[in-house]
Amino acid sequence: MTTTRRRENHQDGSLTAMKLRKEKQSYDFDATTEQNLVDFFELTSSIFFCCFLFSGVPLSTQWGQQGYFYPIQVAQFGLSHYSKNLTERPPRVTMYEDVEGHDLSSWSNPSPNGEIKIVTSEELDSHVIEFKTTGDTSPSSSSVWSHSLDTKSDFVIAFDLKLLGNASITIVAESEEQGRIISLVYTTDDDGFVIGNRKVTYGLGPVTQWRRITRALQIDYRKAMASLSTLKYKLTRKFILQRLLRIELRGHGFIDNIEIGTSLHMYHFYDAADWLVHHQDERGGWPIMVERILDDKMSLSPGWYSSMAQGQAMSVLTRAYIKSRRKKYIKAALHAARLFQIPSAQGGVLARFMDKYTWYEEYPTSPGSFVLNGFIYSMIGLYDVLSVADVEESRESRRLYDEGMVSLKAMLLLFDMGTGTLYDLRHLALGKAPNVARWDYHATHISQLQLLASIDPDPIFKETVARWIGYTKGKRARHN
Ligand SMILES: [Ca+2]
Repeated sequence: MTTTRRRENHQDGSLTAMKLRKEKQSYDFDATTEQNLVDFFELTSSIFFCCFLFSGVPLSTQWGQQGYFYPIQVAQFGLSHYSKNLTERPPRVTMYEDVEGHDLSSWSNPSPNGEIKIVTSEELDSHVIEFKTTGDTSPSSSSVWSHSLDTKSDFVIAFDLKLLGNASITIVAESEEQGRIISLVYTTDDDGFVIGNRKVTYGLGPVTQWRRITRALQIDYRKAMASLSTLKYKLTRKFILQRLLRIELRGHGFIDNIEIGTSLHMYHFYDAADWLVHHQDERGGWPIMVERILDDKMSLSPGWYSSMAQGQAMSVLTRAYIKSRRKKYIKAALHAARLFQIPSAQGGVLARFMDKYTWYEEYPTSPGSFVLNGFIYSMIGLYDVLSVADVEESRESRRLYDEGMVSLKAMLLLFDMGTGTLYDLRHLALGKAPNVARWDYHATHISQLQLLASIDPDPIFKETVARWIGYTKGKRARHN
């Protein structure tokens, strides 16, 4: 990633390096035991610019005014929640309704014409609520089934939902500004949101099949309010929900397993994994639909693939497979490796350095740009797949990984400047000054090498990382 980061949340590179030194992180990298990459992704994911959560995954606006889904961001969103689930205290989760007690007395409707009953869903293999109201589905309609929530500390809600025709789910809450009552309304409209008088309406897209909906309510509220308001308004308001009051159901549909927690990271994680499964194309890739210009002579038209997106998606999908044992995830992860065999000029991500060394391009430009951090992310994705998938099925991933390792060991020191590191090798093709890595990228290089050192015994990783950490403390390579 180059220029994209400039508009993102800037990390202080030296702080990151300090964090690395202080914690002396050790990366016991073993995809099958899952305790890996944790701090690693904690560290890297925070540099991603998080926007709105519509389809359960973040929508990006960093390279274009209209939002779009950027696969690297979706994958990092998933990995970040996966890491948090491993590192944070287990969330406190309260089940508000699963109807297994066969009691609907906590639900009320002031209008006499609504219906609510318990039915069996074969698909969920569970008892679920079927609800029906008579009025319209706007949050002002008094024909509504409601259930008290009453929590002041937990603001992530999840439920299983299936809707027939128009319907809406509303969370009524108190905001911090003088106890104002606001409504967060989730409807069957297309993805997007509308802000009205004390209410925010989010479109969930179609919910005609059972879907697990997970919403971080504080984020939904804050992002919507912040996007609407003027800067001055934003600075003077905090936009914090203080208390949840109730959930309201309107229209006709089914609901089950209404849970509220401090955090529900694994649900967010599966949102990302499922997004990746559903949006993978026939080439096994997640095309990026915005133009990228690295240089006058190096640009990519919309529809390009990135080895980093492929690799990080593979890391998400292998973890989803380990956790769920669902074949669709590992199938998608294996399929994702296919683009690594296709040269950049033919729409893949494969480049060759000096006609000799295989390289998987974060930006598959012609001529090649050879971005180091993107290449290592793609190697980690391959490593995850070959650690988890069946030996026979992952034979190609193994070959790609082995070839990539030969390149990495041969080329790693090309990025070493004696005082810091290079971000890429574009200068060789362009005949320009080298593209020096900012300190936050240098810190990323360091954490990536630490990870590699834990999975490959070659001393080049251990020795290089020690030197590169030295650069962050002002050490320099010896000069003559
Ligand atoms: Ca149930």
